[in-house]
Amino acid sequence: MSDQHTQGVASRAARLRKLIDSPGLEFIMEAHNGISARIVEEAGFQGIWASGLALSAQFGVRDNNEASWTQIVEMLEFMTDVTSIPILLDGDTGYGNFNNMRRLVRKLEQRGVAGVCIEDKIFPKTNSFIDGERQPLAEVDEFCGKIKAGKDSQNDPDFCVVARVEALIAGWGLDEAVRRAEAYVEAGADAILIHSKLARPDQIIAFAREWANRAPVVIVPTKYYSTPAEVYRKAGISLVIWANHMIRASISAMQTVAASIAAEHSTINLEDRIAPVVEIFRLQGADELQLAERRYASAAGPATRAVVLAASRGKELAGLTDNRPKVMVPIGGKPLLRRLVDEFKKHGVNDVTVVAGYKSESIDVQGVDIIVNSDYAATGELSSLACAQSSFSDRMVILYGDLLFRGYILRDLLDSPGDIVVVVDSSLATTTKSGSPDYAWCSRADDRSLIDQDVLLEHVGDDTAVRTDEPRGRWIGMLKVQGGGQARLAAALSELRLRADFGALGIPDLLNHLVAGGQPVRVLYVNGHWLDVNLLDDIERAGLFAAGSQ
Ligand code: SPV
Ligand code: MG
Repeated sequence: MSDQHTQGVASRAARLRKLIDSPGLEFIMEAHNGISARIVEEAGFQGIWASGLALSAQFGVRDNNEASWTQIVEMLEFMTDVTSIPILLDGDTGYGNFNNMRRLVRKLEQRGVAGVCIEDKIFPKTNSFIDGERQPLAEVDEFCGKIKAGKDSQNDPDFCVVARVEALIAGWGLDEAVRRAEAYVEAGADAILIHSKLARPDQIIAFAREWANRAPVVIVPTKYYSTPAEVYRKAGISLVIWANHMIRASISAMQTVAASIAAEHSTINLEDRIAPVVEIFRLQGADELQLAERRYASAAGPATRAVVLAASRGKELAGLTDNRPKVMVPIGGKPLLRRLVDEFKKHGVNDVTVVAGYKSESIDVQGVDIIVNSDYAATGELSSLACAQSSFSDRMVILYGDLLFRGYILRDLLDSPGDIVVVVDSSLATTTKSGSPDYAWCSRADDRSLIDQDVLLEHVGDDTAVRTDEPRGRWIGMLKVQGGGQARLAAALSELRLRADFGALGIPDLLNHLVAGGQPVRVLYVNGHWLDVNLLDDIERAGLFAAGSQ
């Protein structure tokens, strides 16, 4: 995103100035690279604090000017490129004397940075929370010269120079802090950042009272975090900086994940709790590149469509489905169908067709196409599937709307080879699933030591009379069709339509018809990690399952 003055949009510097000058209390959040900056903007913040501590930490070095100022400016360019909100750089001491400050301001403006905060310490500085008593302060005159040099170098009149007073950090009193703030504003500073390392806000409140808003006051409540924001509002503070919370959040998350994977030699219990790869793509703006590719390069492959069979009421769920179909029953506060759609989106399946029936009007999930099987009461799954035939695509996943599953099952299905692939749970013996089981007889049992198993479906259904041998697992209610599979599926549907009992047929009948006609139907084995919602008892189980999959 560029920082040009586009019609009606104020420059970033003007927006930072407005945040600082506005009479209300405003908040900005730390970011330390492109992706964290983007996340901060998405969260709704109106500005970013490019923290020296966080920037140095993400490089893995100390907050002692070990990273060079050009390395900082380079990172800022990544941050401005992917955001549109103003960035205030924590410019430490200005990385040198007045001359370094002049060059810094020019470079920051060139990169779309809205302002810089400099502190009255000596280069190279030390973080304010380390050994504060030994932190020498700059001479007031020298620091004022630096402020003047910065202000005289800016091209955009809105570019902000915030002067940070470290007197309280260095063990000086309120009088010294006010004396310095006064001089810095006189030299041209647009605001004063008053810093304190106490666990209570007493110092900054005393400063604000004494200061009486001679210029806007900015604070960093890292140490006195338990103070309610109302206290700052009452004290007349202009801007609060949450100075390090993105880097701290990422450190905790990375430590947990690294320790877990190191211990378990598997990611299976983590996958659904960490951002999926598609979320990275989204934050990187991969969609835009795909659009551009369509415009400028050769066309991309076919998109995957999901067809969700969701016509039934689920009358075993009693009162829960008086006014809505089973797919709209909330599980852990979110309707089943919403959960499904979210899972699809995570895996890049953005086209979703829902075949509704019972109380179809109550389906209010965004981002899906709804097709109604108006004869849902008298017909079965195959009739519902036939209703969606006009939306069939070259690559599609067909599934029951009452399914909950770990994300990797869908991912593995999408990645699996074969024109028609069904997901079969081989953990038959331990299954506690309700409803009538769709047992699966397959060419080979699940060999869990193999990743790519070449297994074909032989029969599916609950009719153990047809096959007297032990089934190899249970079809979970999900299949994928791609390549030539779509034409075979459509042909099988047309053939079955001729049968008088078509209205009573289910998806297993379709699969058995395909197998009988010689169509290879591949099996993707899984081992648990899914459930379907049929009975009231399932709701609680599903809630726990969903919570574990967050
Ligand atoms: C920073 O975020 O780098 C700051 C604030 O300067 S503090 O770490 O509190 O000094
Ligand atoms: Mg800093």
